[in-house]
Formats: sequence, C-alpha cells, structure tokens
Amino acid sequence: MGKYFGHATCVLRPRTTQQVSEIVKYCASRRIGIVPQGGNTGMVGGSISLRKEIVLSLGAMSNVRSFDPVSGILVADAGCILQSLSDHIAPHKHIMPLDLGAKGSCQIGGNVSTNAGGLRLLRYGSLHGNVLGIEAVLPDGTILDQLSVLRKDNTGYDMKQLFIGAEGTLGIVTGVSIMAPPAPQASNNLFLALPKFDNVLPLYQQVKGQLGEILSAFEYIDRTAYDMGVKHGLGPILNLDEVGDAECFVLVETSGGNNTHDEEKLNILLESLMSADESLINTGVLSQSPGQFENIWALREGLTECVQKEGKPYKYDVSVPLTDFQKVVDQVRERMISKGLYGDHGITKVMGYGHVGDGNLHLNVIAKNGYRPELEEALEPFIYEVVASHKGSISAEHGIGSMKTDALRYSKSDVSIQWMKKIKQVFDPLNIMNPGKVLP
Ligand code: FAD
Ligand code: 2HG
Ligand code: ZN
Repeated sequence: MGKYFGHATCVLRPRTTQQVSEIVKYCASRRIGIVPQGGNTGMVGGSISLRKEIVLSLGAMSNVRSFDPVSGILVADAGCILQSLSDHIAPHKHIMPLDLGAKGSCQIGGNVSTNAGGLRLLRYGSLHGNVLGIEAVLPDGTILDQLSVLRKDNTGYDMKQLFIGAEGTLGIVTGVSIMAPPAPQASNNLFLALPKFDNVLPLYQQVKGQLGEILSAFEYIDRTAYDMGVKHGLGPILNLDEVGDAECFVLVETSGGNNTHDEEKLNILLESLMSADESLINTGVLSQSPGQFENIWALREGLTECVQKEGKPYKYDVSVPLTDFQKVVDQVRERMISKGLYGDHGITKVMGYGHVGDGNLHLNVIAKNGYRPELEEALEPFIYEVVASHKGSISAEHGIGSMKTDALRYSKSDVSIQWMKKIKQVFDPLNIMNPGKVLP
C-alpha cells in the first residue's frame, strides 16, 4: 500500500522452534521488542516494526510435519505458504479450509494470527473452528506444545483460541494443526449483474433456497469496483450491453459431489432468475469451462491489486448488516463530496466489495494522488462511527494491527478492552511481543 514503513535494523530467520525459543529468551532478557512476520500481506500494519523492534520472519520454517488423508488433519510449520499447503494435500483430494487472494505469499502462521476469513468461510467456517492445535513460543521463550490432532478435546481453557487473531501480541506461532476438508467433486460458478443493490438480499435468499448445501461462496462487487477491474484487464465477464446500468454484481460458487446434479441446480436457478416477471438480475453467466471458472474468480480476487494500481487506498474491512452494505459506501462518498475532497485533487473512487454471505464489506477509498492527512481526517473516525451506528465491527477479518488500535473502542466495550489488556499482561508482562499492535 506504500502506507506502512518498518524501522527494523535486524531480521532473524529461524529454522526451528528451538531457535525461535532461544531468540525470544535472548530478547526477553534484554527487553528487545519482537515483530513476528509471515508473508507480510496483512493490511493493517501488523507485521512491521514501529520502533526498531527486531523482525522475526517465519519464512524459513516451511516444512509440512504430517498429513493424514483419512482424517484430513494437516500439521505444518507456521511459515508454510498457504498455496503450497493446498498443493501438498491436493493429490490426497483435500483442500485447505480457507482461501484468499494472498494465497501465494501469506503463511499459515500469519493466517492463524490474523484469524483470516476469506472466500471459503461461508462453507467451512472460521479458523476458530478449523484449527485443532498450535505450537507457540511464549514471550519468555517457553514452548507451548498444543499441537493436538484431536477433533474433540474438552479439557478446560482452550488456549489456542487466544492465539487465533492475536496478531503476534501473545507469542510466536511456530506450528499449526488444521482440519482440511475433502476436495469437492465438482465446483461451478455463476456471475450475475443486478439492476439495484436492494436486490442483493432477496437474491441471497433465493440462491440459498435453491442451491442449499452446495452453495460455497456468495461474493459482492459494486459497479465502481467492477468497472475498475475491467479497466485494469480483469474480465469483462459479461456483455456490456446486457449489463446495462447494473449497480452491482454477485459471484455465486457451488461445491458439491455430483457435477450433473450441481449444474442442473444452477441452470434451474439461472433460468428462474432470468424468466421472473420482475427479475432480480439484468443478466448472468454460468461458467462453461475451468478457464471461465478461473476468470470469474480472478476478477473478484484481483480487485485488491487493481486498487493498488488505481491509487493510494484507504482500506476499511468492516462487518455491517447486509442491508446496510451500500448505504455505508454511499455515506462515505457523500461525505467526501460535501467536504470538497472528491475529485482529482482528493478521493477519486469509493467502492465496496466483499463477502456478502458473511456480512463483510471491503470499503476501499482511493486517493489518486497519494495519502494526505486531511483525507484521513475526513475518513476517520467518521467511518468507524458509521459502522458503530450500524452495530457493526470495525474489523471483520483483517485485524487491528497498528492501523486500528485507537478505533478498537468502537467495537469493544471498556470492560472487554480492560480484560484484553489483562490477558496481554499475563502472557507478555515485558510488552516485547509486537508492541504497539492491537491494544491501544
Ligand atoms: P503477515 O502480514 O506477515 O502478518 C500479519 C499479522 O500476523 C502481523 O501482526 C504479524 O505480526 C502476525 N504474524 C504473522 N505470522 C505470525 C506467527 N507465525 N506468529 C505470530 N504472529 C504472526 N485477509 C482475509 O481475512 N481474507 C481475505 O480474503 C484476504 N485477502 C487478501 C488478499 C490480498 C491480495 C492480500 C494482500 C491480503 C489479503 N488478506 C485477506 C489479508 C490477510 O490478513 C493476510 O493475507 C494473511 O492472513 C496474513 O498472513 P501473512 O503470513 O502475510 O501475515
Ligand atoms: C478480499 O476479500 C481481501 O479480497 C482484501 O480481504 C480486501 O482489498 C481489500 O480491501
Ligand atoms: Zn476479504
């Protein structure tokens, strides 16, 4: 993003958990701050050194420790890249329970530490359910071995849950045990253009009703984001004449056990949508080949990169009720217009895309000519206040990092923050683990 700049003077790349433990012991004895770093793809400035803390990069810890094709349980070093884990288990007909655009660079330890959501959450649920165990090095250097391969383990406090989404503030995750689901026999996708945003909710209801158990993703792209994607070489998925003045688009994916059955369901869905008297869609296309399936996904997954090409993005990853998705985007655009900050001298685009099925909106506000303090001041805390007024969350899946520490209070009560601080104090009394992140 060109927004966060690290100040580390030293990067260490341990190869074993034992080495991580020795480094942490050394740092604890001298009160040296440590920033754990995975693939460095996080979006909230969590993996950078704010005040010359050392960076501890997990990239050299990239061994798969075991995979059981019967249970689907995978145990891997934290530094394994998500895509390489997918490739490792693909021949055994399993997939990772999470998938995201950053899969070629992000690491499983980073995914767990940010509690990454992504494109498969609708189907397989969050990492809080899929991670069976972790191995971590605690802030005094002790190795916590909770690398369980058990589905059921009800023996008191479930400490691994604290590390899922802790963003490196409680210790360094060195190993992960995770449940990988069987690969679906058939995957298909459908891309739909909708005349207006108000149709998204009824469409979601209809899609859920007709596709039932095979529905695996329901993703949203507004018109501004779609046009930007096309401009930068993605798609176009649909014929422009048929798209007409569509306000937004939806990507529906199915993953099931029988291609004929799934295709039939999708065809019936598309037909019923097209032939309805007051159709919820302008047009739509059902992928006809693996290439087209990939193209449709490439448009959705490529938006983040296009945003970078378009200018400097202010990124907001929020949870709001589905009905309020577009309202939030429009409110922000109107504010920038009313403040005279919209146009080539300031903000050139305000757009929304995201995981509708999970109520997660990615609001991206683009400054063509670079970040400027007056732009940020107009956006924050305004956006956080809007989100709080919709009883939403200021971070749906990207975390808090260094970007949102002051905004935490919009989504967590004083009591919650107090207890989070107490937990931090118990684990890391010297405050050497990723200082300045998550907690205000
Ligand atoms: P980093 O960026 O290196 O670190 C992230 C945080 O975790 C930091 O606070 C760091 O200190 C900590 N950390 C990293 N490794 C460890 C470890 N081993 N132990 C302790 N702490 C650690 N996120 C989503 O949720 N859903 C998406 O769909 C999604 N799509 C993305 C698409 C793109 C193109 C990009 C660039 C990012 C996307 N993200 C998404 C952001 C997401 O948070 C990261 O991609 C990913 O989960 C972070 O992994 P990483 O290995 O890069 O971690
Ligand atoms: C996604 O869903 C990622 O594509 C990135 O979480 C979101 O670019 C973004 O704002
Ligand atoms: Zn996302």
